[in-house]
Amino acid sequence: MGDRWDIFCKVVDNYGDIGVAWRLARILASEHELDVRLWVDDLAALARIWPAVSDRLPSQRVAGVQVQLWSEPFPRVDSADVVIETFQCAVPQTYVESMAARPIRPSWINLDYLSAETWISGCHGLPSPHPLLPLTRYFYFPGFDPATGGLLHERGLEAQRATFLSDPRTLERYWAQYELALPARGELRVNLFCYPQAPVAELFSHWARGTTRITALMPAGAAAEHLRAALAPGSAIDGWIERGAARLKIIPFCDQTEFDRLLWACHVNFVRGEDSFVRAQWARRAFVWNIYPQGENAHWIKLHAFLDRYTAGTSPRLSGAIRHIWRAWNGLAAPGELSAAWECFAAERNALARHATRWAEELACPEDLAAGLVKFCARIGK
Ligand code: TRH
Repeated sequence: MGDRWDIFCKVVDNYGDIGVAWRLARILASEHELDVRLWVDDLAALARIWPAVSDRLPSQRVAGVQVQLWSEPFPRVDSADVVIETFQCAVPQTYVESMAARPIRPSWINLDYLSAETWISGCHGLPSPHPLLPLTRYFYFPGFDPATGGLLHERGLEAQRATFLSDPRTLERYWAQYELALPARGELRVNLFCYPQAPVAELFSHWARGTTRITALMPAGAAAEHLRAALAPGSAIDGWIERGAARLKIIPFCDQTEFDRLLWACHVNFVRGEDSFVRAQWARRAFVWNIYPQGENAHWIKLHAFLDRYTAGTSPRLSGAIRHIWRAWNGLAAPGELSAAWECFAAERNALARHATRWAEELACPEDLAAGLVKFCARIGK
């Protein structure tokens, strides 16, 4: 297997597709010293999560990765030694032909979406021969058990997190960017990254009526706009929304590295989709997942598959606290149940944090998804 890798990414919506592709590209380039080219059809989406990328340059080198705009018609280029198609995005036909014309065929991978469902381990690594050309594509599934492709995880991530959290001056500077001091005793800092369907206004109103001081930071986007329209129409985008015991600020998107710091710094993280969901697990904090909604509520199966793994072996009390709020947050509970769900969750905060640490320790293995992929491609490329 050679050192040239091409990763293809089509942005379906939001930032998860490019979020995963970009993280993988960066890890392959920095930790495995590979020559990585990332083809993406929406540079603006990448620039949102990595502002060093320009949405005007069709070809640029950033963070050790060659970023290329995937435009149509696709240019005639030599195919790489390894070709990663993310989320079945369909590599351009002319490129596939160039793969078939190589004397040594490239290793061709479809990197699929993450799911905790048990069938994933049976399909991970399966070959799919091309119907016409002498090429085989392999399915690569991220997942939560050793029979899957695992999860993306940078080397040294825990050490970075520990260093960040152990230095009060760093933390002071961190919070100061949002005009905040270090959290007061008893105060909860919450990150609210979710889809517009999540009942944020209901939760915020509940916090407002409570006695715990809650400070929420909400990344800008459709959900934040809905909330502002509901609670404080016409207010300044970067102002605080304050009600009773709760206050909330809409914050600009930051880059992926800085987003990790937000997850580490907050006591509770509301996350969504795929990549922020995984990062919340590495952050070792209590978290609530807003799963990406799919037709016919297919996502509820995925939600429960993860809940089954995540709560396995926990006490009925802890498991109940997690399940209750996750279900309410994803539209699976009766109206009005969210307040009670939050109270149970908040009451278990310390146990949840301990559980989150145990979970992250169990999940982290010496070989992350990128390292496993490098080995897998070397094997199939022989
Ligand atoms: O943005 P998402 O909802 O993305 C997706 C896509 O919708 C995709 O089509 C869908 O299939 C998938 O979810 C399941 O959520 P996600 O996956 O968490 O991606 C967000 C990315 O944005 C992640 O890489 C973290 C990054 N991010 C930043 O870098 N800075 C920020 O300030 C924020 C809020 C996020």
